[in-house]
Amino acid sequence: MTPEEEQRQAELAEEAGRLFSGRVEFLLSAPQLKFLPEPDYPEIAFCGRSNVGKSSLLNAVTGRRSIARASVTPGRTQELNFFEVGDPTQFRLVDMPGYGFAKAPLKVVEKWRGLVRTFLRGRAPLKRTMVLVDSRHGLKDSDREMMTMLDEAAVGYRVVLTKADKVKASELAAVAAGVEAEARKHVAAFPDIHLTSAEKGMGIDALRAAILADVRA
Ligand SMILES: Nc1nc2c(ncn2[C@@H]2O[C@H](COP(=O)(O)OP(=O)(O)OP(=O)(O)O)[C@@H](O)[C@H]2O)c(=O)[nH]1
Ligand SMILES: [Mg+2]
Repeated sequence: MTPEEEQRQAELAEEAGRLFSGRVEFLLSAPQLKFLPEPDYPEIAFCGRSNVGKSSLLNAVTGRRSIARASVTPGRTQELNFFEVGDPTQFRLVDMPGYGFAKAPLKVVEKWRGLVRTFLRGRAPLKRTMVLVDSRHGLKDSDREMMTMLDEAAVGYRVVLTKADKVKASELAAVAAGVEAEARKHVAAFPDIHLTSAEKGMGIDALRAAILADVRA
């Protein structure tokens, strides 16, 4: 990074910190597309396999303990949940149901899948999608399928490794290198990935700054 870029990055991180420590409010929960809010503000969506830590990461980013409902039971988040950031509102975060394994009937899982895919493909104010991947597992076929769908829909996304506290540093570096190499082959993916732990606060400031940069992109 040039000194100018570094300066810009530091300013963005500071502004993001201020924004997220201010107003963050749950707006609504949409179980079907017809219940989506008006497309009035830029949106950033969190998607990923069931139990990867989407709701926990949203809580960490907003610095709220439980604004998004997290749970040990895969399949906790069943609707598209919208949160507003800023006073006045500057953008919205969207917590989504997981894909892949879920402790729910197949029919219900198919319904979520349809909801998530249709939203990601067609949502006009969607500025970026965060594709969350568990540090312990790396990319699974369901992640690859999601990434390819986003490539085809030309929806830009960042790959974010979660639960980094659960693996040893050496293992984390190896998984990150593999995931990054694969991300670079996807046209709509950012070439650099994020390493995070909602539990330990790792990578959260950088992710906040990235979200703000994406909102303004
Ligand atoms: N150690 C550790 N555990 C985490 C972290 N993030 C999430 N978890 C745990 O992982 C489990 C699932 O977290 P959620 O945030 O509910 O995951 P989700 O992706 O929203 O799950 P669904 O809504 O069911 O798709 C919970 O038991 C969390 O406490 C993390 O950074 N570190
Ligand atoms: Mg969830």
